[in-house]
Amino acid sequence: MFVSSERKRLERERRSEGRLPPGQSLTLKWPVLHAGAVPQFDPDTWKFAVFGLVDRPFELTWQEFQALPRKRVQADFHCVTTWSKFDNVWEGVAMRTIAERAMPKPEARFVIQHCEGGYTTNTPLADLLRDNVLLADTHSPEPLTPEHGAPLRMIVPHLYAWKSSKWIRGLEFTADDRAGYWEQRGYHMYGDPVREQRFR
Ligand SMILES: Nc1nc2c(c(=O)[nH]1)N[C@H]1C(S)=C(S)[C@@H](COP(=O)(O)O)O[C@H]1N2
Ligand SMILES: [Mo]
Repeated sequence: MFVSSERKRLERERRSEGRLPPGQSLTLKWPVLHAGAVPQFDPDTWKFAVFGLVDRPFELTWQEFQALPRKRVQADFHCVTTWSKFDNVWEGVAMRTIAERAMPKPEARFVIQHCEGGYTTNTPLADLLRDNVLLADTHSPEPLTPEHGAPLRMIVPHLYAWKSSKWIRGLEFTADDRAGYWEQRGYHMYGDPVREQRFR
């Protein structure tokens, strides 16, 4: 009873601030949503690969990834199934840090996120270079749990959450936009929650 009225109060507040996208409702919980099984993380064999249309493709071990400069981002999270979770504090490595090291070629305009288990999703490169796009290993104050993407997930706050890959293992820079897992099944190629770009 208390929780439900508190939820509604917060939802009205976010709506009045213009932060609740159309068709979304506020959740105080953190639902777990994905296709397939939660993968096992082995820090000794884990690698992160950056490849495709870049001047300097590279791979990082988990230890090397941990040594990169860290960043903290506070952001909202909107799932296409209509829940929105507000004011998450994520910590990890800025996507921009990865891109600067890889040096994308001029013709690289899109990025495919590749995950453990075969999940993929596509995004314009320019969107991933925004200030608050993060490769996150922490949902502050706790490290990510396996079901929420440990050891590492992408966070793209301004797009629907299916663009925020869990268990990410690689980034492929491409010239053309290639549909990922959900995009091949009818989800929008871009996925802006403000414009309700759920399906195409
Ligand atoms: N690898 C992978 N990442 C994924 C998904 C998935 O199925 N596989 N589902 C996406 C979807 S649809 C959502 S809503 C969010 C959910 O993240 P959460 O389970 O941490 O809430 O993860 C996204 N990332
Ligand atoms: Mo989702």
